[in-house]
Amino acid sequence: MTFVHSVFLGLIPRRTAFSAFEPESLAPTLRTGSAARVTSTQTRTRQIVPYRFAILPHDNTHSSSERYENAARVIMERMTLDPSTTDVLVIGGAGFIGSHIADSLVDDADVTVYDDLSTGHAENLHPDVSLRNDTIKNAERLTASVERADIVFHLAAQVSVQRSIEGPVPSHETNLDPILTILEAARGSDTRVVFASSAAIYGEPEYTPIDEDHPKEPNSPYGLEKLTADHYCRLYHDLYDVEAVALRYFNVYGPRQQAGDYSGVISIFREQARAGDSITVEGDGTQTRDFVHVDDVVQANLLAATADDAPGKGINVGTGTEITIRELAEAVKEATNSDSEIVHLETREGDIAESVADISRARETLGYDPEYDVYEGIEAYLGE
Ligand code: UD2
Repeated sequence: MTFVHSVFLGLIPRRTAFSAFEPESLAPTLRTGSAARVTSTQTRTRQIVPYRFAILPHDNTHSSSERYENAARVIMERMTLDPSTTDVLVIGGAGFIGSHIADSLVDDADVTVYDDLSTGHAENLHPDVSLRNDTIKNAERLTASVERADIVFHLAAQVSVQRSIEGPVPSHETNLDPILTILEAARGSDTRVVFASSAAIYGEPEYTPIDEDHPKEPNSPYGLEKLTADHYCRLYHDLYDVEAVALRYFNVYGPRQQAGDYSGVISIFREQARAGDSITVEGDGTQTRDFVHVDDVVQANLLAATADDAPGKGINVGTGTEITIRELAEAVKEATNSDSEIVHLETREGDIAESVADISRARETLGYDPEYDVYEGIEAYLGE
């Protein structure tokens, strides 16, 4: 767990009753990043303390640990309520992204991970997390777990676009049916559901940067499953007042991402560079992506779990900047001090030429502000 995660936010159990709820007092805080003050006369069902307000500026006079320690101190001083009774369920919490979300909340909530460990790993679990080792295909048991939670992060998925093309039916069963179970279980309660959607819902971009209103023409079963689930979140909000939010991830990377046939290009390049093997750029390398560090994805999830205006929305999560795959290969080679040769292979079938997110909605609705550009993020990830 990174230190900043452990102090990122204070979650107040919704079932705690207070008398003077002043939601508007929080709104400017989220937009401007200025300090949130919590006093005993203020009440909110969820209270968030954005960490950036407390972080000292990026400059040469403060090390990053000094900056985070300062953030922790300021946040702790402002927390007046014990948040330890908030129940958080992270479905898919033993996987790459879910385990980072679970880590970030162990000090602020009771965290249960629901995972069958089919692709996730028990080693990713923080010792303070409870594991419910079960399949999301069992609707009855999944319902029971969701009903107990105040906040549900749903990240369990068949994550490979290629596998979904090879086998659309099993992919559908994993990626689509469970979201209905989760949203049904959340009906009639004020459980917040934060769903991991994907940039795959947009298909081949018609323009960039891609905003949330961009046409949605997914070119794989995976993209269609994510799009349908994303729509279900909005629909359950509009029809049944379920507090569901869909976060549309662009290209996520960082610690615990596995290097393998179906994993992200950064983790593949990292392994190749470290082993001294050729770094395999597919095509001419001019295709671009918006790479977002997993810490920033955690930030977006925590904000989405708490922001008043998030329910019912689909929200892009990226950095708003793009890099070519050739530049990426060179950056990885340099950061790892590797002698690997950069080689070019065939272009991948159906590969998207350009992808970059417009993150205005995330900034405005959530107060999201990514900490890492791709070069800083690569350095942090590869420096491990
Ligand atoms: C990402 C997601 C996918 C889906 C999609 C939405 C990952 C792993 N996949 O697919 O789930 O959400 O976005 O648009 O995050 N490449 C190389 N060499 C390699 C491997 C990849 O050059 O060894 C290239 C690849 O051809 C592509 C780029 O790197 O142009 C990114 O590939 P990727 O598999 O990391 O991610 P992407 O954007 O295809």
